[in-house]
Amino acid sequence: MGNQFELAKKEYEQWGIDVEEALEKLKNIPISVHCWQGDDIGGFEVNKNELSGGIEVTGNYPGKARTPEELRMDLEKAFSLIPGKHRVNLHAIYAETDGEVVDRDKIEPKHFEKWVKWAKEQGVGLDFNPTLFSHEKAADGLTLAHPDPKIRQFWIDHCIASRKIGEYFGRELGTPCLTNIWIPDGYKDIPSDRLTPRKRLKEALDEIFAVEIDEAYNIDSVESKLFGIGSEAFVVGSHEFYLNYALANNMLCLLDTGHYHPTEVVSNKISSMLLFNDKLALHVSRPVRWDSDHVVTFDDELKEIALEIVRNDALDKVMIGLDFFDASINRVAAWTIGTRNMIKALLYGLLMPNEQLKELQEKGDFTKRLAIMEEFKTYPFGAIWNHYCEQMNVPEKEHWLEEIDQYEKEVLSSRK
Ligand code: RNT
Ligand code: ZN
Repeated sequence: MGNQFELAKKEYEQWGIDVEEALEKLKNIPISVHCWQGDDIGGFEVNKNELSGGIEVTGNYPGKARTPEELRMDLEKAFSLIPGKHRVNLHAIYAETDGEVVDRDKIEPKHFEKWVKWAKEQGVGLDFNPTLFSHEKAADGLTLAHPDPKIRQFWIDHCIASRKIGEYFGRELGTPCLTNIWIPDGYKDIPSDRLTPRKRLKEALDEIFAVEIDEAYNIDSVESKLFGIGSEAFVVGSHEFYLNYALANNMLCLLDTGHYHPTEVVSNKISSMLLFNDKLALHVSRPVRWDSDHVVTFDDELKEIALEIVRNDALDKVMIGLDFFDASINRVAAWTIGTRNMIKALLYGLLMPNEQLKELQEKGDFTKRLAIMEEFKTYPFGAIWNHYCEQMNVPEKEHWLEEIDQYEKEVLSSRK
């Protein structure tokens, strides 16, 4: 094994690529792992509602986490198979209220004390999201853009409460929390007025962000969408809406890879975004024919996203989060596969001769640019990846599956 790594390293070094330095960099890139893959976006509210908001989790693989303890335990298992130190992304519905009914506008930091205690033990940071779906006040498919001011106010209060929870996470854990707002608002059919709901959303956001929250602890982002189930014709918070809102209000725009037209890619947006924004956030997902949120694979677009982050020297500017949910396979494996792939893609990006390729493009030598890019696809990348896993004390290659099998037998299979 060691020998394979040494041989591979030499091949990269011939191009002046410092493999050890790449591995050091990789160790310091946190991926925000979304908790909701573990329980199909169920959450732990006392009066739990059906999943709504035009998103869909399909499959009925046994063993989903039923309690916060089980969810944390499953996350720990996944983290033991994923190299590096990462983050956990929570939604408001993962509050722990001790059996008490606490509506979303009333959630407080204390409802997340157990998550914070656990995050401290694990040495991971936390990110957050208000939950503007799976709730009776979201039943019309409208929240912050709802025509009823009372409903709007409820969701405004929920978002403000969420930012305060984000601030609490950041202060407690010593790493700022990214609090991301995504709303499902839209119409199934052709609207007769697009402006009024957008105006209402803008005003609602202004109220939410008027509340001062320490930026050292909480960073705000807004996530757009193209369409959802039941909002096929129109989504209030479109890409242009949030692109402009974020820029005008000095906050982060979050790009979800499933929220664009089928041939439109996030990799091509990153450089433009970075020219006008200090930071940006991602939800890396995998849309298959629609915003299906399949588990992230090591595909061309994932590699291209990673390459863009590396090439633009933006490892500390792009906050990488994941957003997929598949209930048709082992959920701990889903986390492991998707997160390992994200890390793997970043390593792939770090091991490309990016400087030389840039020069070739500047010189107009597109023959060599294409040729080198293609040849690098079969460089011995796998040997470096395996070495990284070994160095980080997680199973190499497919060996992590053995642990998943055991965990399924010993833990998941007893959950009914
Ligand atoms: C929905 C958005 C959003 C959600 C999560 C659960 O299309 O992508 O980010 O997936 O908040
Ligand atoms: Zn998303």
